[in-house]
Amino acid sequence: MAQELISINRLIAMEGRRYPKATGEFSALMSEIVLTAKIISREVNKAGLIDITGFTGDVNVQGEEVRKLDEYANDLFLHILKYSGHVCAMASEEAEELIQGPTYTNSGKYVVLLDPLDGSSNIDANVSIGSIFAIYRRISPSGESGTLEDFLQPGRNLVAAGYVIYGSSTMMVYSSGQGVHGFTFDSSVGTFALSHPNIKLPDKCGIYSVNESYWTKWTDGVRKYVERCKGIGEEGLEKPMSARYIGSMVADFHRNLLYGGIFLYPGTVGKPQGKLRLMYEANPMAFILENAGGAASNGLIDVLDITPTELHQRTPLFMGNKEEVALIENYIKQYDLQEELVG
Ligand code: AHM
Ligand code: MG
Repeated sequence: MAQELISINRLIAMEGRRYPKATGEFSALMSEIVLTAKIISREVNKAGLIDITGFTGDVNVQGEEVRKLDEYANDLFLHILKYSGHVCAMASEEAEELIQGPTYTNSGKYVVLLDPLDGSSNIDANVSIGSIFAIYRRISPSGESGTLEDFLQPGRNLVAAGYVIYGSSTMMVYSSGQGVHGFTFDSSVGTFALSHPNIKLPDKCGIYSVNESYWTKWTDGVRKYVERCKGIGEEGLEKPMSARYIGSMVADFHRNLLYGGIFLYPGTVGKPQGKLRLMYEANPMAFILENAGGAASNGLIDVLDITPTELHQRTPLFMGNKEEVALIENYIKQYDLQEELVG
């Protein structure tokens, strides 16, 4: 007999029913995010056709400006969410300042943070890319505009977070703190269908993912840990891990979530906070990982415990299996703590 199809909207509604006081506003907000993901997925799938259909310049045959996909994704997310009425403000990796909606949205309960198209430098090579979102309940009083304070909350306060991966198929992975669930997009019916219920990170950590070209710029602790992954030295693993690095964080994260692995983006000489953004990249992934049985750290503390001070702040990031993350923290404590690179 065919398996029952559970759409993402149905699962979110089911989760909402567990809260007698739920108003349906969160489900409605998620529906808007799902709609945006479907549209971006359609555009990403068309990306390869742009050259052969003549859409190469800045202006297409209809006389419309052809925007880069990352700009398109950013504008679409912001436009759809801004007028949804469910968010009082938004922040995006692509926008300097936070974005407030029209006054009728001042009653919106939530704020949303977005990385609209992460890894977008990979688009031309047909490599998987992704959108990341994070949702907080606002702190500022309802009826007023959303404020910076609504965003500068530790990841621990997240209400939900998720990502969409545009890969061999389009998937959305999402958690509202009640497990991590993966949905695969079925374009024939236009629905994200539950395909990976209750994802748990496998116990075995057989993969390490890091851009090793920064080796000379890492701290000793990070180098020693990566040597261990490769099976080098006294502390080296008897059976080395496999190295896998796509350079598209959502894709690297998704593979490691399903197969078990550790992802590293450490600070480097000159860039002690690394590259990835706390609010748009690290926090949502840390929230998902924690709900799947893993962990994420900046090398010293759990990412979810960092109190942000700026919208666009960066953080060193080590995330994956709990034991491995604890081990990295130990290496950093043992070898680097005196160095100013960490922290
Ligand atoms: P982006 O937000 O500009 O797309 O950059 C983030 C991406 C991540 O997807 C990926 O993990 C990282 O940059 C790769 O950086 P690097 O090339 O330094 O390894
Ligand atoms: Mg990004």
